[in-house]
Amino acid sequence: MNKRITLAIAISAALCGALSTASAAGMAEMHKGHEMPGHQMDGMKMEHAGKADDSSIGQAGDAAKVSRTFRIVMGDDMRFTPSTIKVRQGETVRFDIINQGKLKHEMVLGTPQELKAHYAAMLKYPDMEHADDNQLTLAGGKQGELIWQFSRDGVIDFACLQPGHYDAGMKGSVSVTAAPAHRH
Ligand SMILES: [Cu+2]
Repeated sequence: MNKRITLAIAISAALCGALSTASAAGMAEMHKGHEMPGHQMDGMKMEHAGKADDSSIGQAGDAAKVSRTFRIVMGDDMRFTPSTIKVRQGETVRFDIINQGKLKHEMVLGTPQELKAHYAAMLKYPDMEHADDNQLTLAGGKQGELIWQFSRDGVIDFACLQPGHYDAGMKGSVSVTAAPAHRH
């Protein structure tokens, strides 16, 4: 009998503890909810700024070192044409990007993880504007360029992160072949 009462008290104490923890967490969550938009936007801007010189995908290229130019067409069919590009490690290329559609499209270079995270942010804040060396957003009918140096070998993705476009398959990849070993 005594044992049972003790147990009941212990349980209610535990429950009570759990509840107050939960409500404290709930309040923190609410508080966070109020503050999040501004903070998160700042955080994302900083994140964007960091991506431009992310060495895992390369870096902004020097126009004087461009060895080749690739013409990339973006369309309302949610495709990049071509969607696969081959470059050599260390090469600096110019992308002449043409938006032949009526919708806004963009070409953003990144790792798959970066592109996915960025796309999720774009779904939340569709009006979010961004301009960085690794990306170019174009209104319908517009044309522009990106100059990029691919400093590492491997596959680097690119995508249009306008809401719905990435899901519709508006993506492509650049395969970067390793620089041949130096021979004498
Ligand atoms: Cu698009």
